[in-house]
Amino acid sequence: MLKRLDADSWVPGRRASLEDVYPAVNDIIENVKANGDAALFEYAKKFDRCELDSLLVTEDEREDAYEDVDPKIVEYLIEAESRITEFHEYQKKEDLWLRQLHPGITLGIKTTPLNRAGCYIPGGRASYPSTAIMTVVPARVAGVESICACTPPPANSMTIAALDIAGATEIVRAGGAQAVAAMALGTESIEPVQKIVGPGNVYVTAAKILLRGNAEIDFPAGPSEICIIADESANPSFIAADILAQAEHDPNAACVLVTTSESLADKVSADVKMMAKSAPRAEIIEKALTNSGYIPAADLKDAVSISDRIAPEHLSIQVSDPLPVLSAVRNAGSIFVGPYTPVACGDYASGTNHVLPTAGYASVYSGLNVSHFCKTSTVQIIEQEGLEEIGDIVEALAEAEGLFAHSESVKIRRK
Ligand code: HSO
Ligand code: ZN
Repeated sequence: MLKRLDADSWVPGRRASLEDVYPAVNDIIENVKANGDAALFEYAKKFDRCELDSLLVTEDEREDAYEDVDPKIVEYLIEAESRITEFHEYQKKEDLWLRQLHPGITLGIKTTPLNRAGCYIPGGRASYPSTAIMTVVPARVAGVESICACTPPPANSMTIAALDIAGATEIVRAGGAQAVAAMALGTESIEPVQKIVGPGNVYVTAAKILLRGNAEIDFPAGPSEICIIADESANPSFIAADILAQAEHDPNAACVLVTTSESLADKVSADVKMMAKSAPRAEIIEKALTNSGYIPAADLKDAVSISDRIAPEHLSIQVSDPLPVLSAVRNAGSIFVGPYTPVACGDYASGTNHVLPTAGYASVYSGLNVSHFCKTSTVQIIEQEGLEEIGDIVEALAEAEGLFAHSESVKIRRK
């Protein structure tokens, strides 16, 4: 059932070519630029089959959304939000860090949140209130004052409630490339944002990339992935369950087991086969399993090197001594250690963020976090004593570059 895979063909196979959708996305961007809100109403009708009266969700609609949702779910969304907030608070940097590194020379870093951020929460097959919390919380914890959240119309009540709990200052019924264009360029009712974060389909991703000159982005994020590093001590049913959990996301999701034990691979494969049959989303799972498989590893060092070449969105470590493996790993969006750490916990409630780079991008990008919503300014405070210490260096190097006014700006202070 689980076929043998090759680590080196993983990343190229996972990168969707955006070229095909650029022309359509460009048309959408041009339409939003020219027609603003009217273009959003038009696309809501065309793509989402929704005749909207208004784009923005009102305060009353926010309150009504809670009435529509099972109270237990509201309670759990609140609990999840507070756990996610708690972990993200630890990611905050001091507003101003200053240190005297040499006599009379104090250097520092000043951290400032962005003023306005945009969060994209997908709809359709992947309509997840959990993603509403995951995108908005890091922005709010960073101190971003104005957080605009877009989700495709009609926008379900659970997502609206989750956005409200997380602290979105605006909720807009707009989806796809048109929502990204509206946030990046602004319309009559949406002020432009400085940065757009959140997962989406190829149209959303293409729009984020094309509009980077207007709004910064987090990273490209595509269909979900899991890589499991396991040895003979691992529980095959737990691994099979994690594989199915990832596979049920999307027909293009992918799962790979990297193992030092052929017999474990056989057991996992048998369990996956059996469990997939009765799974509620069996059709999606079957398709995703065609992109999935296992890779034998000579030892755990080899397993880590294979996993690093894949640079998975989620990495699960199921070995008898996991900490050395954890230390050795270099590329992974989020890491789940030990048999009682299913990826699903990080999807909802452990406190980590589930908006993560896929398709090998974990080799260069970090998962969504508070620093995505902050920028830093370096600071220096030089006193006379410090100016004496480095004055000769600055004057001489400036003159060597032919920049005599630079040199003079130091000299005049040393006279
Ligand atoms: N595993 C997905 C996130 C998610 N799972 C949302 C359930 N809901 C990408 O990290
Ligand atoms: Zn998930």
